[in-house]
Amino acid sequence: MTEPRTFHNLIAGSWEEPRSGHYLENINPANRDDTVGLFPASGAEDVERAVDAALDAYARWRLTPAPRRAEILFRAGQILLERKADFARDMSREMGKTVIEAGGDVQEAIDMLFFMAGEGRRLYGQTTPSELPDKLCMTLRVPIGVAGLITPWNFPMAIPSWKTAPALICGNTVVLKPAEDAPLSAVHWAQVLQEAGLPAGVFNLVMGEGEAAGAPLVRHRQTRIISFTGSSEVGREVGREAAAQFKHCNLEMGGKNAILILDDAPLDLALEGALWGAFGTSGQRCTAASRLVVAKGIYRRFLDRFLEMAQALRIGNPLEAGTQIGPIINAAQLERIEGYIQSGEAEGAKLRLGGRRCTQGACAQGWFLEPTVFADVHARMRIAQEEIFGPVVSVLPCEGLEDGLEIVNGSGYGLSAAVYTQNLATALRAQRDLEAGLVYLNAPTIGAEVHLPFGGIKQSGNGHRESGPATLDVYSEWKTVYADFSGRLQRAQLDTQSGS
Ligand code: UN1
Repeated sequence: MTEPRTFHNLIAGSWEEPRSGHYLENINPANRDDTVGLFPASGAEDVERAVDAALDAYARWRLTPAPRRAEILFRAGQILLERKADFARDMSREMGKTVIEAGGDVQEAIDMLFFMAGEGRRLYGQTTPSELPDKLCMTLRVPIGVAGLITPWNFPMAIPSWKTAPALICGNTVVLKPAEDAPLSAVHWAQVLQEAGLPAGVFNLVMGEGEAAGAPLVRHRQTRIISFTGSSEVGREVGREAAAQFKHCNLEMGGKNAILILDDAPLDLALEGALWGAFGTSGQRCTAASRLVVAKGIYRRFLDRFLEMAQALRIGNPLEAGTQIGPIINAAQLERIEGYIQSGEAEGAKLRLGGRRCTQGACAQGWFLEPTVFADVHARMRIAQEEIFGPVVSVLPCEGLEDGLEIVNGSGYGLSAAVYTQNLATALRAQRDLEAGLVYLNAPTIGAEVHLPFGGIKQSGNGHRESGPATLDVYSEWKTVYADFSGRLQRAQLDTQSGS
């Protein structure tokens, strides 16, 4: 066996060892014997150096014309396109999503780079008449400073791209702290940006654990933007710290997403959508469908066929073509999911499929869980309320539209929701009344596109959006410019009309 490769942080354009000299071993979740590499266990000192580098680079980057910044993003997109297959395999190996899903993850980063590069020639503001003569009024988007980005392992290249690309196009510089479970894709991301010609220090990568490396990034006085994707629990801490320092702060957090399947649903389509929504990426998406709320008229028919289809899913090595379900990210997460399965049984939900580890054949060396289906779940049970982040889905019966909406909305989260119906009026009512940032009609809860806003309400977000032009508000400030060319003092807001 060859020695695992050791990777380094990218600070001010150089690959550096962490100050601690310590590294974290990253293991393939589908095969414990396969070490992907050793990655820096960084701490506050590394963060300090990275933020210094970003601050230094900011002085020049903010003055680089946005269309020039865009050229670098375009180039990065092209390089990524050429390496997609290799990066997808490495991603699959480090975090376990199937190789075609990993290709989709890299593609999302490509799309985001191209989309945000286009913004380099837009970044539109407004011009508007002044209330006074010989005066021009306009608004400009201006950069903010250093952006601290903290990203999860489940979309290891897409989510860093959602945050990095808009941050850079707006003229900010970046320090990225990726999840310790999927650092290799972040290394690839950094390499691509470097190769595309991004000046040293504009993008810095500091790897390590949340407490050790993420927290100092959030606390640092010079990170004026914080963008975080992860659990609501950690998001609350991040938000608190950022608020105390009045930082721009974007939080993308959990979900307890539901698909509402009504009596008139196109059944085959709904079944396929529910299967993909629940078990795609082994349910390890913040947008995963973890509740299927099914109208009583089709409940039995739906459930029987759904169980049959879920049972037939091919679980195994995500690098092999044809595998539909890969492993769980790590042992701790697997145990956490098992805790939910026990809780579901204890609360009286009917475990109709799975619930056990898969330890045979291709699964022998990894952390695998069979696709798990609970039926006759009640809306107040923990498995119907808390985010599980695994291949576990709860099926809940409902009376119809009104009752269904109440169940779907009876969640502390509000990221994504879907409805299957053939009735236009029902679909339109549902899209109006579903409490979620993303609503899908006759499609599952996953599959957001990069040019539209992404994010949720309630405990899923803090009022900001990723993706689309909406995300520019996270990464820029508005500057309002009044240009008076009258050559005399014009006093606004003097009440000259009333003559007093
Ligand atoms: C996430 O799980 O954090 O819409 C994001 C989707 C993906 C993004 C999910 N494009 O499912």
